[in-house]
Amino acid sequence: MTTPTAESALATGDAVLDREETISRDELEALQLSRLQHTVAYAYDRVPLYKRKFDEAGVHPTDLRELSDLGKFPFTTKEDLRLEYPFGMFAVPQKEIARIHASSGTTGRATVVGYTKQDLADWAKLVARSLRASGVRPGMKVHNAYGYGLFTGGLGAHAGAEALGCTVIPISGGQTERQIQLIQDFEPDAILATPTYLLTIADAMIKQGIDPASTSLKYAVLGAEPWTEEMRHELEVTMNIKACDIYGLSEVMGPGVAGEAVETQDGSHIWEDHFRPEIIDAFNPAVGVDSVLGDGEHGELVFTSLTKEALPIIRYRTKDLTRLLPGTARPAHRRMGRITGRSDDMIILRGVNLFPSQIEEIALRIPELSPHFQLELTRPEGQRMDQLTVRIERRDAVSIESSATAAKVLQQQIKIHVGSSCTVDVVDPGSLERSNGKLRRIYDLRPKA
Ligand code: DLL
Repeated sequence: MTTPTAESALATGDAVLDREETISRDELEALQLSRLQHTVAYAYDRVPLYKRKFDEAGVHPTDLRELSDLGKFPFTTKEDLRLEYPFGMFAVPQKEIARIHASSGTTGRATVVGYTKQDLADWAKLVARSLRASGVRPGMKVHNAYGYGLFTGGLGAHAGAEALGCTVIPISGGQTERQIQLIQDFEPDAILATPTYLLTIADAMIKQGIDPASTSLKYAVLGAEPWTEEMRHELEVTMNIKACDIYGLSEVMGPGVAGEAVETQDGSHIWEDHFRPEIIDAFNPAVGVDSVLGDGEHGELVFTSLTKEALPIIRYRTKDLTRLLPGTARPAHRRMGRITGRSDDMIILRGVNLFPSQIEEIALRIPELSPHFQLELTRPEGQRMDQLTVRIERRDAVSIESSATAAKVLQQQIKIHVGSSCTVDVVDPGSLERSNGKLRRIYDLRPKA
């Protein structure tokens, strides 16, 4: 493993970095250990769920003597947060909670998270760090199209852009026509949105006769849903921008757990001065120091917070599938590979595992096909086999005949690269539902067991 020299890696032009961005790996790990020891003791003392879980597992905060000892501690899951609804996981009295966010909770209860004033300051600092890594600079105008409200995207990105010293335009998601008007009138330098919503905006511009490559936008910081290198290419070319990734989840903080550097565009750096990541076997998780997978190995990403006050989180299972890679632009902070998908979003089709991002990757290499697609799963009457239909829009100028050929190519490529047989249905441009934020790709119409 080669780590770039500090001089070459940290050549970020005019940006002034946080000290923690430039420290050595050794210094960072020493910081992690002391913060981790504090966090497990703090969680054990203040949150009954952690005391119960640690006691049941026969571990005590004093067992954490080196970083790898973290593997002995039990995992925390979304289900734990649901059972402790609404405030059972909070480690401080309610009057010290400065803000609450929550997940939408499509199944069952919402997951509620809280922040102290210090947590909000740390969060803003890390989002600012992520935006700066992605090319955004103080004084720039930032169009924030992440949804405002209980979702952490809007307010999280907003506070980070303000902390960086930007002029924030808090437009939120939706009302695409209005967004386009304001992009033209206010001339922002950067846009913050989900990748599929940026695609919606670009698409709507083209419909209005506006060239998306002609706007003032130079940078996009995109996250909250999986996206591929092919989608990056699509957006960068269509909009004449540099597009970088930002990652996060509400249970761990919100956006800004990790951010990508514009000079390398090689995956998001996890801000390891605030979060300790681990990779575990997603489908066979075990507790123990030996059950943690090594860097480079694929599995489920697990996080432990190192500085959070209101909601310390120990070994939270994200369900996000990825791997850890050595730091590059920020050498001490490991990167995460692109998220291939979530373990609970994986389609198992006749024994073959499949993620929407695989379809995105393949489809975008076929020039006649657009990035607008849906996956429909059915089980036809009287049959035991599941059926996958990929419904995808052809690009504007493409004829029906050439889209029929493209459909065959897509079907063959999916068979070759994924191993699944499917039906491909190429539909008219504009006929599939557009994203307003996190896009739903999978429509599972199979009868419930
Ligand atoms: O989506 C936080 C966020 C907002 C991140 C804005 C980035 C930008 P949740 O709603 O709790 O929080 O959803 C978290 O979204 O576990 C991943 O499955 C997915 N996700 C977030 N960022 C990325 C990304 C926000 N860059 C869940 N790439 C996570 C892939 C992402 N998936």
